[in-house]
Amino acid sequence: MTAFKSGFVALIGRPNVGKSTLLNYVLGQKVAIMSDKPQTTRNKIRGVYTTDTEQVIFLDTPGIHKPKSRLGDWMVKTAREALEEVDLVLFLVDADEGIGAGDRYIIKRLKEVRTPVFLVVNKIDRVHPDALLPLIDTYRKEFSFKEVVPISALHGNNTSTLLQLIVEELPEGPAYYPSEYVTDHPERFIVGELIREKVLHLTREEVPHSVAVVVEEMTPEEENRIFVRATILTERSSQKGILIGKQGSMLKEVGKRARKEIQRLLGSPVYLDLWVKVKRDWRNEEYMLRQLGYRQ
Ligand code: GDP
Ligand code: K
Ligand code: MG
Repeated sequence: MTAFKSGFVALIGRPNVGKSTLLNYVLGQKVAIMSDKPQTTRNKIRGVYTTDTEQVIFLDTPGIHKPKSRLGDWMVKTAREALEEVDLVLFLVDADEGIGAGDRYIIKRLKEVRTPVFLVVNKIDRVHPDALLPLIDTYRKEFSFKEVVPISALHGNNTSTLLQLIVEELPEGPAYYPSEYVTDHPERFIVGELIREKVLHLTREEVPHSVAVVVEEMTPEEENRIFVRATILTERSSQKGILIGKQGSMLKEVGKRARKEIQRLLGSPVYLDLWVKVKRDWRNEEYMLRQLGYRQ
């Protein structure tokens, strides 16, 4: 019998390359929300993949980018720390886009650490196979990758090969978490994230980035039902208006979509009591950031 292997793997890449999608696919459940908006993932999310022979702990990091607010500052710091703590870095890029300034910025950061790096070329379902090799060559000129793995995180193409290569890279080690453990985020946090995801999907422009969700109450009720009260915080009253919508139509739609997924997560019927409040400048307030889980 071979020894048990375990280790930590950081997912790094520009916003929207599919880091959260890959994590959710590998884990077979939604632990990170996904959308086509940058900065969808604000925290370091830990996802644990366990089999009889290995345990891989994935860190889905917020993107590395130049900080603009205090929240942005913290996100960059979190991402950099993650690079140094881990056994392996997966650098995800979009097969459908050329190498950009964002990718070069990340490569510069990767050169500062000694951790081995795999280049994971995602979204291959979107490109002709002929386009893949030139793109990979461009990346190979910039950095010496341990492996290059083309995948589609959305459809699961080649993800098992990727997993196999990851495990080969990991040292022998113990299981750090019990086998049934999938994520370090409490249900309450994921519930808030699922609501935020629906806001990201349904709104545009400045609204998505100015939104945070606080889950104030999760109370079991009769017939296995769970009462969830949550508040969507926004920075301006004009945004509050958009989020509520004509006769409450937007808030109703957000609630309807979020409730469906929260029910799936909790495995119980859910009554979702959703509110919108204006909390100016929450992104720069220490207290709020801590309350929302963006600070440890
Ligand atoms: P992140 O910001 O890197 O975490 O990216 P997300 O996981 O949130 O994904 C961003 C967008 O890309 C979402 O709309 C995903 O559905 C989409 N996406 C992710 N992986 C793939 C893929 O393999 N193929 C295609 N076509 N779309 C993908
Ligand atoms: K995203
Ligand atoms: Mg993400």
